[in-house]
Amino acid sequence: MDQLAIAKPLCKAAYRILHATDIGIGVARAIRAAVSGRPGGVYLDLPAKLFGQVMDAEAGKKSLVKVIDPAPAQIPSPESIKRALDVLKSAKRPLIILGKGAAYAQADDAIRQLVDKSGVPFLPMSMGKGLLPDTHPQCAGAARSTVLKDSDVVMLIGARLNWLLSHGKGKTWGEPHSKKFIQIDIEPREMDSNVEIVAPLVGDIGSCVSALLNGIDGKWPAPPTDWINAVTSKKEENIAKMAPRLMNNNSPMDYHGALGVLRTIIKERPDAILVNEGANTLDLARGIIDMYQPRKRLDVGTWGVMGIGMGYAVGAAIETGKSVLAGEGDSAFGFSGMEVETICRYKLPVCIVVFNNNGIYRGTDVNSVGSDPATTVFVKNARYDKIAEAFGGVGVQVTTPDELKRAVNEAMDSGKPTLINAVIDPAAGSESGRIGNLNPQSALRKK
Ligand SMILES: Cc1ncc(C[n+]2csc(CCOP(=O)(O)OP(=O)(O)O)c2C)c(N)n1
Ligand SMILES: [Mg+2]
Repeated sequence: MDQLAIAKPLCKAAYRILHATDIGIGVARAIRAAVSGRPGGVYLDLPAKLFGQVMDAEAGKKSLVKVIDPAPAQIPSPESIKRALDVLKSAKRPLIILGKGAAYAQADDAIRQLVDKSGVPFLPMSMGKGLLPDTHPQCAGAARSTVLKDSDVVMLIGARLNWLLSHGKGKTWGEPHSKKFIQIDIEPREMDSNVEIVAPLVGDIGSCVSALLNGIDGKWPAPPTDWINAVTSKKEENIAKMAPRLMNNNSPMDYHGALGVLRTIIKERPDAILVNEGANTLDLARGIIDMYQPRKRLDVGTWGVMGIGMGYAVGAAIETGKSVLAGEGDSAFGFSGMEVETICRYKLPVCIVVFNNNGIYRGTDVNSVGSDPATTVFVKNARYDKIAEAFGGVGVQVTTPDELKRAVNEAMDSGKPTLINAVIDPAAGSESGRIGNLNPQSALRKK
C-alpha cells in the first residue's frame, strides 16, 4: 500500500526516508516543514526495508541534525502595515477577530496591547478563547451576531474566512460589500480566499502585531462611542438572558444547567485545560464556558472531527502536567472512549464528563418505519462511569448540577482519572447543535 501517497493530500507535507543514514536529515526536514510558516502535520514514511538496515552507533549519533531556527520570523512590509493602520483608523465600527493562529503564535502580550490600545471590540474563535479573558470588557463573544453583522472594518488575526465565519459573506455579515477586511496571516495564499482583503498583512503574527503597535500611539482615536455602547448593551442583554438558565438545578439536567457548573469550575481553575467535543455539548459549551488563559481550550477544530477528545486529554495532561476537564457528548466520547484505559494506566489527572443524552443531538428520535432504534439513538440509561471503574479509575453517576459540581471538584482536587456520567434530558438538545441552519432546506416547504 502506498501510504505516502495516501497521506500526501491530507498533510502539510509527506516524505519518505529510504536509508538509515538519512534518518537525521529526514526528521529535521519534517520538523521544519511542520513548524515553519503556517504550522501543520507532516507525514514521515519509514518503510519496512529501512528497519533492517544497520549503521555504526557513533556514525548514527553524528547523523542527527539540530533544526536551526525552525520557525523564523517573517517580517511584514512597512507598506502593508501603513495600509492596515489607515483602514483601521477610518473605521466607524471596528472589530478584531482572534483565531487559533493568534493563540498558536504565542504573541500574547503584543495582541493584548493591540486590543487594549486600540479599544476595538474583539471576538475570539473557539480555540482563540482565553488569549484575552472572555470576561474582558472589550470581548464581544456574547454579541457575536451583532458585531459580525454591523461592523464596518474587521481585522482578522490568525483567523480564516472559512465556513466557521460563513466565508466572510451572506446574511451573517449584513449588507453585501459593507465590510473592509484587514487580515494578518503568515500564509499569503489565505488572502482573498473568499472575499476581497483590502489590507493583507503577510507575516508572522508577533511581527505584524508589533509593527501595528508602533503606529498606535497616544493620539490614536478610540472607536466611536455609539458603536462601543451598541456592542456593550447587546452583550449585557444576552448575558442577562442566559444567567438564570445557567443556574437551573433541573433533574434530569439540561445542557445549560450542566454547562453552568463547568463554567464555574473553569472560572475557579483557570489553568485547567478544557477538552470539548460533541454537537450540543460542543456548541453550547463554546459559548457558555468562559476561558481566561490562552491555549487552554482544545476542541474539534475547523473540521469538527469527533474522536479527538481522549487523545487530546492524554496529550494535554502529559505535556502540561495540569488537570484536564473533558466535556464529551456521549456519541463523541464513543469515538475514542477506549483511551480511558490509557488515562487510567498512566494515572493522568483527567476528569471526563460524558453528557449522556442517550444519543446524537437528542435521544428521543424514532424511525418512521420498522422497529430498529433510530440511527441517532443509543442504549438508554447507559452507565459510562463503569468504563472508568473497569480500569481502576473513579466512576460517578450524577443527575443534578449540584451533584455534577461536587463530582468534578472532587476529581480535580484528587487528580485521579475520573469519568462522570452526567444524565442529560434526552429531549434537551437540538439537531446539529446550533448549526441546523446548514441543513438543506426543502424547496417545497419554502413555497
Ligand atoms: C469523525 C466524525 N464522524 C461523524 C461526525 C458527525 N457528528 C457531528 S456531531 C456528532 C455527535 C454528536 O452527538 P454527541 O456527541 O452525543 O453530542 P450531543 O448529543 O450533545 O449533541 C457526530 C457523529 C463528525 N463530526 N466527525
Ligand atoms: Mg449526545
